[in-house]
Amino acid sequence: MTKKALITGITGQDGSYLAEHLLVMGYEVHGLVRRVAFEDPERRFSRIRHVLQDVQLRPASLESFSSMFQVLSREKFDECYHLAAQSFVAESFDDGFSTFNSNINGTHYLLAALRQLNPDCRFYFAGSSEMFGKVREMPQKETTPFHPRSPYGISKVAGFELTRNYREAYGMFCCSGILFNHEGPRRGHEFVTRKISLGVARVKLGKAKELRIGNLEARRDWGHAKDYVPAMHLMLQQDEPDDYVVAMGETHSVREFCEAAFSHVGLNYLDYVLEDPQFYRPAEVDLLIGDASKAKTKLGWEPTYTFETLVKEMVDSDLESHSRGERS
Ligand code: F7E
Repeated sequence: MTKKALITGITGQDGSYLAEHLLVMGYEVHGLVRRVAFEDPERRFSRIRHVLQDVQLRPASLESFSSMFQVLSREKFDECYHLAAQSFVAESFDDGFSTFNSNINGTHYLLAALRQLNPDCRFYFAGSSEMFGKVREMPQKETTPFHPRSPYGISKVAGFELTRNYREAYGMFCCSGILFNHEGPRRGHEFVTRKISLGVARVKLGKAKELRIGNLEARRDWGHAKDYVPAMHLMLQQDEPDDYVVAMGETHSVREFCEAAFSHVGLNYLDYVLEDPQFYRPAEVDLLIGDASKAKTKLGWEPTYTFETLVKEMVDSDLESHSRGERS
């Protein structure tokens, strides 16, 4: 029997990799997409252009319970991957209200609609290492207490707790992945890794002379998004619903990312990178490092990329598309 999956956020980095992964496994893949995206398909569907023929897109908005209810009342799904969110931490400081609306209410609407219409559907919530924030232990694991440092982090804690509550109160198969930063050539330009790989490409090709970055000392546990989406799928194939940390178990500073990215094209980052306070955050998450032992033992999950191969792939991809004059 062909399994049917619904992905919210299918046009994003993780949604696009997950759609590919599920299609390869023979799933029928459906995606929830904001109506405005259909009006600008060239740009909004750029990450899923190559699979557009194979997926079915449905218009719905995280801000509207009735739009989600309508989609779910027409079709039954075996699995639902809830990836859609306002995911830029810095933006959440500028507009915490809309971040809460999308990330908390949106998750609640989806869970409530599933409970009424499709309670057997297995549900994945995209939790985040930002929930650990001002970290209470090293490395961070499933039992580490949360201390979020931004409206985004707070919204993810609320989504995580909603997911757990639907599991405990209604017996639904609801899981959260606590994913640490995951990157790749499809990453949005506002996130630091992509900003750096694009900056390196521009400098190398003589299109820019400098790269302005905020806090160079922040440390993150960076993996590749392509490695992380199979973990989401594995969580929903277990006998019991549970929550899992997905991480590399290695931490690097933003400075180290700059150093590795510039040196990959034979340049010294110190000649181009300028620290600019306009990119500092009102409250920072200084250091993240995850312990993915549970995912490795119970799910059999293993990453294939390293920090070095991740940086190289991102820089090479931006160099290639910028040499061709494309702006991906
Ligand atoms: O920042 C520092 C910044 O925006 C990483 C999201 O996917 O991962 C992501 O959240 C670090 C921070 O990602 C710049 O202050 C320095 O310490 O790439 P980012 P994030 O905030 O860690 C988690 C797991 C999520 O769930 C989120 O959705 O880099 N940083 N200079 C900078 N950051 C940005 N964006 N731009 C700078 O110029």
